[in-house]
Amino acid sequence: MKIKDAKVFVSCPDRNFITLKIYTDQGIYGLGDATLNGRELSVASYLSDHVIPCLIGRDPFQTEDIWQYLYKGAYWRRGPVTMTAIAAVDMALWDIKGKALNTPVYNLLGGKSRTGVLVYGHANGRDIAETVDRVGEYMGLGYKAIRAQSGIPGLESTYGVAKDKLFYEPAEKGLPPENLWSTEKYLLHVPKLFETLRVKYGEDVHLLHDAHHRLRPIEAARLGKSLEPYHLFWLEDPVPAELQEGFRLIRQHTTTPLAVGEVFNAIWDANLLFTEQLVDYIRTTVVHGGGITHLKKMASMAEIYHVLTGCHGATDLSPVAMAAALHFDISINNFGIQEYMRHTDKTDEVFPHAYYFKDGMLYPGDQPGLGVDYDEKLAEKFPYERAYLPVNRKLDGTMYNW
Ligand code: CS2
Ligand code: MG
Repeated sequence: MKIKDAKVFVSCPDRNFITLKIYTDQGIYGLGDATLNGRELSVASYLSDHVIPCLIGRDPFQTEDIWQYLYKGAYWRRGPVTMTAIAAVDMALWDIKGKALNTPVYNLLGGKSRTGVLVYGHANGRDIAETVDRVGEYMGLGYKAIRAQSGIPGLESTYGVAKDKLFYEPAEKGLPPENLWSTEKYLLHVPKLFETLRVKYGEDVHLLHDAHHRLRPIEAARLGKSLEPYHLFWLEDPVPAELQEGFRLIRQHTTTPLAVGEVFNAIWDANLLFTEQLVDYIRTTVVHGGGITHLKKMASMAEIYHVLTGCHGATDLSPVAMAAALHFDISINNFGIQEYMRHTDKTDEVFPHAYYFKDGMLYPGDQPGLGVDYDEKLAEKFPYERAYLPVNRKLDGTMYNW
């Protein structure tokens, strides 16, 4: 079997997605997600202009060699654009391999290690009362794990508070919206949210929170400590993680479990976090972390240091990435949890898929390959519209982390 051609599709069924389709000379094709929220066209060009010409004629079964060729062969290594492009090729090749062998990809990754994949949903509200109600609604939908994010008194907007009940899409058309931020207001507010949630719903439901890179280590230590009575499943992205050593200070002060890595794209972004056991969950996922081939290596290293996976699963990762993540999740031993921000109906129509939600779990289905497709005709109705993630400034105007 040889790779005959490959094509990059850009569409916007309620949000922008970049989808790679690799065709073989035996009529089998594979799909890969190449979506990088706010920088989508960079990856589209990286694939079309630089990667695809090098794929033609290769054996699609050679997932390892093609990964190494695209990684080492670029000379300029790592980074979100490069690793998202490599990830899309890798996902598509695994999809082809599964289809050619007539088996779901999880069977090529060690088989099922569990019956289903525990997921967490996103409850959020403008204030504590609304967020508490939303958490109750998610429990009613069967979720066993729920992330809670609420508006902060005195701040116009903040991360994670959606305009819609079920869907959260942070990217906006036009130029980047500017948010304002106060760490002090945030640190005073969040413990009250989780105290209210525990009083209302008790200890049975897993509660998660995303600080979204907005604290310095000592502030994250303070927040982790103040949340200890509420037994969070995890506190996510407490600090920007370029400085892996920064987590040492947080670790010294709190037992609240820490999760990081949705913006990581290679194992070297986390090697110190693993070897010094500075985090409990690694969030890197297939589409930004070099695909299934590289993510399996990250998970294997994490396993040695008691670190579990908690893959990113926001709406700006397409159903192709979600499908690939579920085959990864259900097969590895050190699986922790999978984020599941539901896509809209329009997105799901463009990306018909076998995976399904039931009682707080996702199931990948047992179609050969990844079990997802792409409706090219329908996708054409939704042309790309440039959109940006917001930027964030402190109240005095200082540029900060969104
Ligand atoms: C968030 C994301 O899902 C999460 O944990 O951090 O919503 C993130 O903000 C978006 O994926 C960015 O595009
Ligand atoms: Mg996050």
